[in-house]
Amino acid sequence: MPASFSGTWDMISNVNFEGYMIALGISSNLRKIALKLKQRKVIEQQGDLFIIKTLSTFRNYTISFKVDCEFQEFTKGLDNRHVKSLVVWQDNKLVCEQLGEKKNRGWAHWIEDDKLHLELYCEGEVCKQVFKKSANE
Ligand code: VLZ
Repeated sequence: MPASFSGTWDMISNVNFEGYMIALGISSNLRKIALKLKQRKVIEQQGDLFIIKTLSTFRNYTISFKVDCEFQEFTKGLDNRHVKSLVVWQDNKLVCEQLGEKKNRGWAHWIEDDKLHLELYCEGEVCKQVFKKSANE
C-alpha cells in the first residue's frame, strides 16, 4: 500500500512551470505572477477518495475525486478548460489523465524520501515540483 498523501505540503522546487503554463496557453502577465508563487498542497486522503487543494496567495484550486472514477474537471482560474479526468494507481504513483483540447495532459503524484513529488504534463512539457511536509503540523 502506498504511503498516505494526506497533509499540508509546501513547495520547495518548481522546474519548468513556465513551459507547462505556456503549453496551456496562459498569458505572460499571469505566468509572471504564477511563477513567483510558493504553492502549497493540502491533501485529504481516505482510501481512494482524495481532495487535493493547491493554495497560494494569488489563487486557490481544488479537485476531489475517487481513484478509477472518471470526473469532469473545470480548471477554473488556471487555463479555464473543461477536461475529463481519470486518476489511477500505477504502482505507488497516483496518475491522472486529463482528456480534452490539450494532448498528453495530466499529472502524477508520489511520495519519495518523505517528500511529495508532482509532475505536470501538457503537450510534451513536463513541470517537476517537490513539496516538503509543512512545519506547522
Ligand atoms: O495540480 O493540476 O496536485 O489539481 C497553480 C495555482 C495550480 C497558481 C496548479 C495560480 C495546479 C496559477 C496543478 C495561475 C495561472 C494541478 C493537481 C495535482 C491537482
